[in-house]
Amino acid sequence: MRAVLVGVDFGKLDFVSSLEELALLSKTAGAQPVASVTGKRSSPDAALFVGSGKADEVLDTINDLEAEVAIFNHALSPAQQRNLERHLKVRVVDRTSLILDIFAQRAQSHEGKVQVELAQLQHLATRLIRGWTHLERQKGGIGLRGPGETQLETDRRLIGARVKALRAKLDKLQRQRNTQRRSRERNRTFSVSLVGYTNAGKSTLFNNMTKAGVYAADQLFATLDTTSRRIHLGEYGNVVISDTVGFIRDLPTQLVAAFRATLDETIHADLLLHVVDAASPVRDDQIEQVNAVLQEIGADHVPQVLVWNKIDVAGLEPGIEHDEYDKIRRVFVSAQTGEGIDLLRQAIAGFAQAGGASPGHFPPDDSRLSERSDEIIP
Ligand SMILES: Nc1nc2c(ncn2[C@@H]2O[C@H](COP(=O)(O)OP(=O)(O)OP(=O)(O)O)[C@@H](O)[C@H]2O)c(=O)[nH]1
Ligand SMILES: [Mg+2]
Repeated sequence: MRAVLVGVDFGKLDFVSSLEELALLSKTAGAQPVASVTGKRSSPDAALFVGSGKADEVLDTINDLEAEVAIFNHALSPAQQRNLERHLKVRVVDRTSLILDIFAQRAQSHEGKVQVELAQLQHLATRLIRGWTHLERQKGGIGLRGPGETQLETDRRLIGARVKALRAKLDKLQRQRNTQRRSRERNRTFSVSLVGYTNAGKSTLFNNMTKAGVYAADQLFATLDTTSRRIHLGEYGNVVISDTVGFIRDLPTQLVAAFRATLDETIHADLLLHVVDAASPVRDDQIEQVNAVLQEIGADHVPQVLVWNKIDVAGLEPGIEHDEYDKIRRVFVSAQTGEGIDLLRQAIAGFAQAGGASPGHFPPDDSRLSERSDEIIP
């Protein structure tokens, strides 16, 4: 599906990289970006988000290149989306819907699917009021009238009921997770969670350290589900390490809320390994974005080590950097070549020792954790 990308520069530093990211997101969702239209504004236009002149430019581009969809690099209000669809006569997708769409395509586990559906329905519910009839009417002409008020009310009621059912399902899954985690906490196994911007190399690092073989790829949001494994750190003993979904700037709030269960592993970890793509020109910006999401989910109090990954591309040497209090601040590694991983393992063991968790001796009743390090902990 040919897509025209639209981005408005509000004077933020990350404008260019965020637009490049939109192109990647669009491709990941299955669209083919054929052009981008950009403009500068101090604030969004209430009716069309972009000004009417810019909207005409978008329309011309769509017509010239025979595009079928316009993808906006922003969150649009329901009214703006409706007005834009009227004006442009194609489907208008905003950044939130785009990310939701990718998550919907990617979700593998039962829990992941439930979480994504919940987020999508909540997003849809705010948009239902307007009805979806304006496009059909333009295409179909006379006689194709939209659903009346009663139909809308039915739809809303159905969505409400489905949302309730999904929430109940998630609650149940979350309770199961809590039980598992509490049993782990009782055994005081030190737990480490990988966090970071999408595509930073979390899953590759996880695979390197666990030999687990989870899916890692040069894609945004390759991972949606949390996978935990036990690893053995020499003299210290065992710790549990978890790989999870990556973050992105302006992560839709509905998604963060819906993924709370998945992210619980992160919130309750003893140590966060914040994986950074050291070869990215916007790595500092990405670090900030990740910290913002960590704050939003309430994980900003968890001790954090920055893992500067991809040093093979960035041209850096493996190493450990300490702060003025001799605390480990950064570890430089390549998850791909394995350089620096031994230092990272040392760093984790050091934190675990200082954190006071007992080196995991797993009691026989902990059936989730097998003796083998490559066993999945659900
Ligand atoms: N050159 C190099 N490439 C790496 C390194 N670590 C990861 N990659 C590549 O970076 C891409 C993303 O890796 P992933 O491990 O899937 O990244 P992720 O952080 O899990 O990404 P999401 O799950 O999508 O959030 C893949 O193509 C990896 O091969 C590294 O140290 N060096
Ligand atoms: Mg991953």
